[in-house]
Order: sequence, then C-alpha cells, then structure tokens
Amino acid sequence: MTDFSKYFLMINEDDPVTTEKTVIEYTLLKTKGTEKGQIDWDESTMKAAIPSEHGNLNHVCRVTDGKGNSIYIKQAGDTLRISEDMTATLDRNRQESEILQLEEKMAPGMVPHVYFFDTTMSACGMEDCSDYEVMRDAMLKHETFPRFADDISTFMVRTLLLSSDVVMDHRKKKELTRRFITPDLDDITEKLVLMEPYLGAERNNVFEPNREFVEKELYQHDALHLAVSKLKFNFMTNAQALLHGDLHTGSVFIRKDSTKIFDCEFGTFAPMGYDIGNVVANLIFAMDNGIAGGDQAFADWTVQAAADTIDLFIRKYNSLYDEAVTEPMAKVPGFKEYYLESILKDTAGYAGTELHRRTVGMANVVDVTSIKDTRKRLLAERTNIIAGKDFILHQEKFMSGRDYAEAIRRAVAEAEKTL
Ligand code: SR1
Ligand code: MG
Repeated sequence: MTDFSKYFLMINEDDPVTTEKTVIEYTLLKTKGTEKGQIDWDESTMKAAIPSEHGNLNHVCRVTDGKGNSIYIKQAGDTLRISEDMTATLDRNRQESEILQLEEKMAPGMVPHVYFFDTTMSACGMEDCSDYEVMRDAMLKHETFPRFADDISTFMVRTLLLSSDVVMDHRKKKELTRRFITPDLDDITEKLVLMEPYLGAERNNVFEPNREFVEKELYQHDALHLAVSKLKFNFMTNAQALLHGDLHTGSVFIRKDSTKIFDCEFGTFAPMGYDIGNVVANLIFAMDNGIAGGDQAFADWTVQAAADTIDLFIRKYNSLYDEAVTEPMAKVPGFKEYYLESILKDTAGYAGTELHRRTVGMANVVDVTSIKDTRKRLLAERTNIIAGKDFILHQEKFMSGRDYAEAIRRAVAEAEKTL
C-alpha cells in the first residue's frame, strides 16, 4: 500500500497492470470521503485504463466504475514524452489545474472541472470528457463542428479580456503573474516556435523533399527574421493576459453541441494574439488535410471557421469590453480600438509562427505528416509556409475574417504554382 507522500511516476504505459492498481488506490485516496465528498465510487467495479491518445508531455489514466462514475487522472513526468532529453518543471500540473479552475470561473462550462490537484504527486483529477472527441482527431475524419467558432471565440474573449489589465485589478493580475510564471514551458515556446523554424535547428523535422524550399523561404529570409524577432520579444515581455498558451486543436474536446478546452499547462501571461493565432493556424492544418483528401467541402468549412472565429472574437470583444472594463485609462475614447488593433496584429503574427513551427519545427502535426502522397504533402507544407509569411510580414492587413479567408486561398493557389 502506497501512501503517495513522495513523488513517483504512477502512470506507466509499459506496466498497465501495476498502473491500474496504483491509480485506483490513488483516486480513492483523493476523491472518496474527502472534505468535499467528491465521488461515491463503487470500489468493487473500479477500473483504470490508459487511453491510446496522449499529448507530448504527460501521462493520463481514465478511472471508471460500474455505477457510471469516472475521472481522468493526469500526471506530469519528470521527462517529457516527446523526448527523454527534455524536462519541464513538475509544478506544471499545479499550474495547469489552477488555470483550469480560474478559466472555469471566467468561461463557465468551457473547461473540464478539476476535482483536485496534488503538488506532491504532480497529479490532478479532472472531469472525464471521453464522451467528447479530441478535435484534431475528429477533423482528421473531416468532421465539421458548426458551433466551434462561436464557442472558441467566447472562450478566448472571456479568458483573455477578463485576465488583462483592462478588466482585472492590476494588483491581482500581478499576483497571478507570479503564480503562473513558467520559465521551462515558456522556454520551449520561445525556442520551438519563435526561433528554431527560422534559424534552423538539429531537432527540426523538415520533410526532406521540401528542404530546399524551407531553407530559402524560412532560414534565409532577413525581413522574416526581423519580424519574428519582434514577435518573440513581444511574447517574452508583453504580459497582456493569461493565455491558454497551447491552443491547438489537440487541446480541444469537442461534440456537436459542446466544446471544452483543456491542457493549458503552457498557460502564461503573454499577448492575447498568441492564443487566437494558434486557433487560426490549426484550422489551416485541418484544411491541408481536407485538400489532400479531396474533401473540398471540409476544407471550405475550416476556412470559414477560421474567418468566423476572428469576426466573432471582434464582435464579442467590443461588447465585453464595454461591459467589463474597469481601468479608467482604458475608457479613454480610442483606446478600445487601439488595443483591439494590436491584438489583431499579434494574432496574424502568431498564426504565422504556429504555421511554420508545426510544418518544419520539432513538434509537427499529424494533419500534415499523415499525408502520404509527396506532392500533396508539399502542397500542404508550402501553403502553410506561404500563408504564414503573409501573416507575419503583413500583420496590419489582417483585421477581419475575410482578410484571412482571402489570404489562405491565395496561399493555396501560390503553393500550387511552386510544384
Ligand atoms: C516539447 S513539447 C512540444 C510541443 O508540444 C506541446 O503541445 C507544445 O505545443 C510544445 O511546443
Ligand atoms: Mg498539450
């Protein structure tokens, strides 16, 4: 019998039998008969299983019983799943749990509920969302989600604006900045996203038939390097709002009638446009996959969803701003428009860096890497590279959903011409 008073990795994919026994003991300790009386488990029918899908960093296990109770246990390991050479603080689990709890207050119903978190085992118990699909997986089957743009824009405008200095008391925000500072995880973003796709790195994953194009278009482009260096310093120094920090479609649980955002361990205070740009870029990866599969209707839906996300964000920003602003200087006429314009410029810039880093950097996306046909994969990669450059080099031109839709279609046409 373990008392879980000292950290060890209890979720071990190579030993599901011991994992099951340990995780059930742990779940009971943390959720049964606790102060909040959280879950009334039927112990005799409890099971714990490791799901087949997982992210790049952590370990998860789903615990169920015959009465219909269930919970996800998520644990941080001291090395990252994507590479045993990479480490990130075990405190990331606390940070993720606390951010989810805060986001639940700011955007009710839009994140999984956190039952508990435990700083000794670096683990938490969160709402089982197995009746949802991970959005990236669903889009690989070319499923569409009519509510997505509406839901994700609500999530972003609420979590971002309400955690910014425009609304949040400045002292409280600075206190949160101290609580959610993540040097290790920020360092991953600063290198993997905002440097290596441009300066080149040993660990970049470049598709060999595209190497020459990548070198010319990304590694040897001075104006692009200068624009990205500004985006990097903006990310590092502009603690504008509490971001999710890794808002790609693998961080979204989705159903036709509901959307929940999870996996916010990269949460940090940084420019709002980083989250919004990530959403736009990841819809473009889904579009790439749709085009490669000859599913134009799906591809068109992804472009429309990206455009709608931007337009709805703008509309909701304008109304939430008027309703929630507390900072007197942010009520000065013209400031709301100035602030929005800077968010939209950043959005374009970081949509571009996400497009580039997932195409040539260390952590690629399966939407693109699963394209078997070389010509089709080249079309996808070059679309991402061309659209990303357009976004980064002309940030001020992306002020509406339509600007994105037109640029994405232009990029596909231009990429075609390079083949
Ligand atoms: C080393 S972790 C690689 C990537 O996976 C995460 O989901 C983040 O996107 C990170 O950049
Ligand atoms: Mg993740």
